[in-house]
Amino acid sequence: MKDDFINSVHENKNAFFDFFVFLVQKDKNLLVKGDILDFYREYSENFTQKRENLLKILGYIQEAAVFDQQVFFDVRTILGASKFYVLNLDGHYIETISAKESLIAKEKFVGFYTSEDLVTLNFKPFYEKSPLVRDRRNIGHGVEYLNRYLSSTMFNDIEKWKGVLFEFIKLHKYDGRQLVLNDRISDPDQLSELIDKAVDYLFDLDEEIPYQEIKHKLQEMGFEPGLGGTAGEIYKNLNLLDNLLNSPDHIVLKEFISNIPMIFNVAIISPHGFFGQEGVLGLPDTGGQVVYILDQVKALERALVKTLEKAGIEVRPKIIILTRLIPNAGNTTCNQRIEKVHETENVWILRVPFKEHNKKYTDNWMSRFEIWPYLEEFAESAAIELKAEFGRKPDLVIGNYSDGNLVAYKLSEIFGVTQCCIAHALEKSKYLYSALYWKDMEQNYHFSLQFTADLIAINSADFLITSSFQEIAGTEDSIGQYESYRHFTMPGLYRVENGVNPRHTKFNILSPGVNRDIYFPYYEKDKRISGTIKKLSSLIFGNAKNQNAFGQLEKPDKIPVFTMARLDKIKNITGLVEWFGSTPSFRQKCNLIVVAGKVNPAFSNDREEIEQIRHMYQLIDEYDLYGNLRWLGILFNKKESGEIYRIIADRQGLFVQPALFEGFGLTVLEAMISGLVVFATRYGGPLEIIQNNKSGFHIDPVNKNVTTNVFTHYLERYEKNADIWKKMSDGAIKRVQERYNWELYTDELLSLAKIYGFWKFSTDMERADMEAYLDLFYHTVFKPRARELLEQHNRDGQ
Ligand code: UDP
Ligand code: LCN
Repeated sequence: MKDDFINSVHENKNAFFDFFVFLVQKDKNLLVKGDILDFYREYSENFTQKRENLLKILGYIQEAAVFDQQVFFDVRTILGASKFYVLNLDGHYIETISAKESLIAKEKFVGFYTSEDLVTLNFKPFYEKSPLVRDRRNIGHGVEYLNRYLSSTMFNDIEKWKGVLFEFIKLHKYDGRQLVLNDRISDPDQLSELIDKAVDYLFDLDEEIPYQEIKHKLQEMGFEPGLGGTAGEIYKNLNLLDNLLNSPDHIVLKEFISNIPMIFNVAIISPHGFFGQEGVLGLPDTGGQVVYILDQVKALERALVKTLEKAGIEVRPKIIILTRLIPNAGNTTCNQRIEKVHETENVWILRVPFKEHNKKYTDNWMSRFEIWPYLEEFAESAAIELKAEFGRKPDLVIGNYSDGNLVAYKLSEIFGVTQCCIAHALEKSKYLYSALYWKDMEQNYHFSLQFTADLIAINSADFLITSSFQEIAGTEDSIGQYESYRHFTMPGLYRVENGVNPRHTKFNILSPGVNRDIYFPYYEKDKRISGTIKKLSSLIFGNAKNQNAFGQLEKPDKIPVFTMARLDKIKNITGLVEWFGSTPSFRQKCNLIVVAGKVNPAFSNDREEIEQIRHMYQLIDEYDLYGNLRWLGILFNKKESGEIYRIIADRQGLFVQPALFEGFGLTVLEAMISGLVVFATRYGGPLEIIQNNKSGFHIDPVNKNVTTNVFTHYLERYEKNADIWKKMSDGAIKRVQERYNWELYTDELLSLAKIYGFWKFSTDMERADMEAYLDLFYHTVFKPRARELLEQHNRDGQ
């Protein structure tokens, strides 16, 4: 078989081998792409002529492991897929190896190789009947691809197709009430005849006549509510149905299915952190996911009301956000069982407690890394409570983050409904070698449970929503968050030969928006409240006394550089402080304003937050930042935090998002729409949100020089001509206005839920086999480990 990589190596064989002879003499034996390229730079210093071909080939290598004279490497010449090779320097040859051989080599490398027979997972056979996206440009547009593919196979046998479609339409009921078609229509041919009759009847009517006035006539013909709220709508949908029956096409299919009333009640699952509406953002494990869901549900309710009205159904939709009830919830409302979501008609937060095992854990906030043993019982009690609150089962279950997705897997199994998976941030790609060195990280992070939960939830989900492309399949330089689940090993536990394929049609990119009532451009003065502006300006620039503030701005007129995040290690706020402290040219011109965590470690019970608070103080001291930095450990409400961005923008300030890795990055959107010039990490979502040098800048938080150059270059331009700030600020506002919109998101989300639901019903995509496999995996790997963790908690809680 043709192998472009091997061919390129052969064409440049001497240079390639020569480089590796150089590399194996180095001390580093486990390398990622950046390391290899660094070594290439060192290696090529001896050459006057650059070896461009060699550089290109090396650029495809994602990871390498050196064993004496052998080098194993993963190569990624196309996005979303890797191949594996071994290079033998003694024998002077390179050959392809299987994923399994490569994983075994890595196990041996870390000294945890147990046996070739280690449990090996392979999900590929379960997807044999579903298509894979071929063109990389279609990755993340799964629904369109699936529709086209399945339609073309289904439409070949038109009689079978009619039967499937007919059975599906007949299914719909609400509270025992038949929708769309009734028993008078008994087969697809009769349906066609009656559509003709109804269309004739409707053609002569005024389009605006409400359904109620023609209801009886339509019922006599066999049509029930759900086809439209007016004569015109019903006419349109019956014509679509007629087309679908007789000359089907995938575009009509999407349109018709999207119009059918299938979703009335939605359960949104988000167990960890403090899920509340006020006074929670910035608390440990409580950030963007809460913001995302609270904005999402508001738009989703509007979309549901609109689609049900359009379909002529008088049902009030209900959305429930399911989270954990925390008995000792501090100043939050997280100890209340039920809470209405503001500015909605029928959206609720339902809190279900974890079953009490030991009060130290189950009565208090618990880190998202510790939550695993409690989720199964949580799902079981939540199923009962959800059913009671909805008065029926939900039609759609949406999981959020690894824990929520595992519960969504359980609930969709219990209720037999469509499961949607939203990761927000997969921990796996945040930490280097998090799977390979899982044992070293287990005590703090319990990744053996989290990655197992992820594999189960991702594979069981009917569809997945991601906020960006890179989340699925990465970039030319780095592998995607989901892609990282394709081949990996957790030595001693299991290896995964084929876990998740980014080219699967389950993946859909649907980026979130920002709440435009809270985050809007600084120049929209009439929407801003002067009292809030005054209060916050005095707190930040007037150094107003506050027990939760630290540091004073001696020269408040310097350029304000703002950052805001949970004080989590990965957010790298301390990295930013260190960089700022150690870059005198920057400190001369700018002040740093940090909203993060708490200023007193005694107020925190999160291990990582406490560590970071202490580190902040060390850095402030080491670099003597007392007069140059203002640190606010305050939980601002949304209106206030929205205003902070604008106050900084009024002063032509900057926003920095320095995370070592960021799943998506809502603060980046918020800062951009407020009009700040944003400098954000190139690792994760911000790389895609910001168009470099047009709507902000990419920085490299692990490479101080790169970051310093980006800032220096900007400041030089700004000093020459301050218009650069306005240009970038306008670019940022425009980008968010054009690209990130909750209305588009929710219309599409509903359409996706219906279409995946339709295909699930009408095709046999090996679900039963997959479910049995997942169940086995859950009971043999996840559960025993969860039980072990519970025992650890019980010992610790005594
Ligand atoms: N946030 C806040 N106060 C804080 C820290 C964060 O209000 O002290 C908000 C911030 O405005 C944003 C969200 O929390 O809406 C953080 O979302 P992002 O996606 O940036 O990061 P996450 O915390 O989800 O990793
Ligand atoms: C969690 C994260 O870590 C962020 O990167 C996302 O923006 C947020 O969730 C919302 O999806």
